[in-house]
Amino acid sequence: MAGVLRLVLGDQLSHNISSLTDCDKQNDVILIAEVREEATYVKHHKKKIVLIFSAMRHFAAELTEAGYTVAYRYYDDPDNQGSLLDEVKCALRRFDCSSVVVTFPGEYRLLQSMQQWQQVLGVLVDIRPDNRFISTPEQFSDWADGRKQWRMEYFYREMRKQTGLLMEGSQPIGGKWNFDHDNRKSMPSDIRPPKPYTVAPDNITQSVISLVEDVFNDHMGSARDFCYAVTREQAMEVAKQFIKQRLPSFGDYQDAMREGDVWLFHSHLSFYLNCGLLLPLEVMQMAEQAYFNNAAPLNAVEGFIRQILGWREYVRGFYWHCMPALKHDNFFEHSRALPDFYWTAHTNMNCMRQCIGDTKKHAYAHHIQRLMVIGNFSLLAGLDPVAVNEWYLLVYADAYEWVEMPNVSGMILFADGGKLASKPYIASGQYINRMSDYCKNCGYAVSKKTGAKACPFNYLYWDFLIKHQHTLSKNPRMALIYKSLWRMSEETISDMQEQAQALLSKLDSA
Ligand code: FAD
Ligand code: DLZ
Ligand code: SF4
Repeated sequence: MAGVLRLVLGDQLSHNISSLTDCDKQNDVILIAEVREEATYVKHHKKKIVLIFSAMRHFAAELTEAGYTVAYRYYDDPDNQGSLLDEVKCALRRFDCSSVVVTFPGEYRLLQSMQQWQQVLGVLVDIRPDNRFISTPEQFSDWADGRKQWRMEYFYREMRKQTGLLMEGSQPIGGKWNFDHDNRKSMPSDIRPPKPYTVAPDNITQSVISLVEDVFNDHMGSARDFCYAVTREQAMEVAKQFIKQRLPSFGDYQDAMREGDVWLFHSHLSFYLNCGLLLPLEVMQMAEQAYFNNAAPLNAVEGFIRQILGWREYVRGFYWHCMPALKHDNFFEHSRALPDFYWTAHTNMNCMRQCIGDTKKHAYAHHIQRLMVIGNFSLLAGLDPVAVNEWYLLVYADAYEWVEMPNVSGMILFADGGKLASKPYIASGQYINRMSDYCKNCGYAVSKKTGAKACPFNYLYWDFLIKHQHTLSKNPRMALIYKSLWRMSEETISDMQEQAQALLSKLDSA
């Protein structure tokens, strides 16, 4: 009997994924393929490619061990076809399969391509819902349609009710849905976060590292010091270590930044949640259990669960609801090219040097570094949303378009005109100084708005508000900021505008 060809993508490495649920060990073939098209449609960071290829190879070995027939295609196989479609075509012929089953992909471009496959291949192609998420794209669209504002907080409450996480009947545990008020402390210098979990590369990972250093040598970063988890078992160790060592302080120091420590009290689970080694529901249940066991306080546990049940689910729904228009959204009509220092980290702004440096080194930066430093600069400097999206998609090892684009076009760039965020996430250097120790080691003075030593975030911030006063001053959430702006002297305002213009012209001519 001709079996079914089951394609598993590099970010679908979950044993209970919908494409494998009814897999027949006798007749079906599971195809997992390293292909040029996926590895190079943007120049992914070397560590991201190592993570995905090594996790794919380990996952294939686990499936084989469990008795499945796996067709694994290595990047350097001489007859590697270079694209998922061509690999599927080849495998259908080779194994004489009668249909294809695949789980809904994480990117619009791939879905569009897959929707043509049935016609191109001449066999049934069953694209199944991704059962790893708590909500479906349709559910988000139903929720969003007819609402004037799509605030994450309200979607999150629906998700809490649906899952029963941190609920007492129909009410939130602790009497409140959100404990953010207790979070976001700056971090005292004597607090020492635990060391991150690391794994020494085994033979499989070592051979991927060599491949990546060889074939993708012009991609960002280095693969040589790769030490992330690449199996479900290892990823589960990362999760357990987080729950035990970091979760109790997660809420308190969620927004803190410290020079030389990118990991702090964050979970570092996005790498594994997004490629399927861990499931969102299981890690949220682990956190909830820590609260029930009095091992972590409610503000930390609720804060962590909100990131996954709220933000993660919300941005996925938002992505599918807003694509393909989201890709071209450009509310402020910004068009500036990325400065060179986005690639080199060579800049006198210490906050940008640290955050881009961390990104280059680890293919990771935590949320506030992505949002309030690099994202903040990207918006204040008027960078082109297409270029910024491409950068974020390639530099982070957890980046797939479904999660990257809403965060970039919606959260940091306000390119969607305010569908995701009620106001632009912008801030002057004062915020960065309050939440980090970066300003201490910076050549600029965070207290200064004008003059040679003035912090660029200060004058860019006020210049941005002046430039966009006609649209933004009408926003009630911006009223106080505009009040402070109009209290400044004309001289200060024009000096800041001049300095901003000089810096932006310098970026243009570099
Ligand atoms: P933690 O701080 O420990 O948070 C726990 C989990 O919550 C994360 O693992 C993640 O799954 C989820 N989460 C938290 N915030 C968000 C969010 N805003 N959107 C979706 N999930 C969230 N996250 C990605 O997974 N991939 C991306 O490509 C990505 N790009 C981003 C780009 C920008 C401009 C910004 C501002 C944020 C982006 N995020 C992205 C969200 C967030 O920064 C990362 O999820 C987080 O830094 C991952 O580190 P962590 O696992 O230690 O997170
Ligand atoms: C990110 C990535 C990379 C680098 N390489 C592959 C690959 O060779 N084969 C594969 O199946 N998937 C890869 N991926 C993940 C895909 O790009 C991902 O499935 C889509 O972007 C949809 O989220
Ligand atoms: Fe960044 Fe300004 Fe602080 Fe320097 S002074 S680290 S540029 S915020």
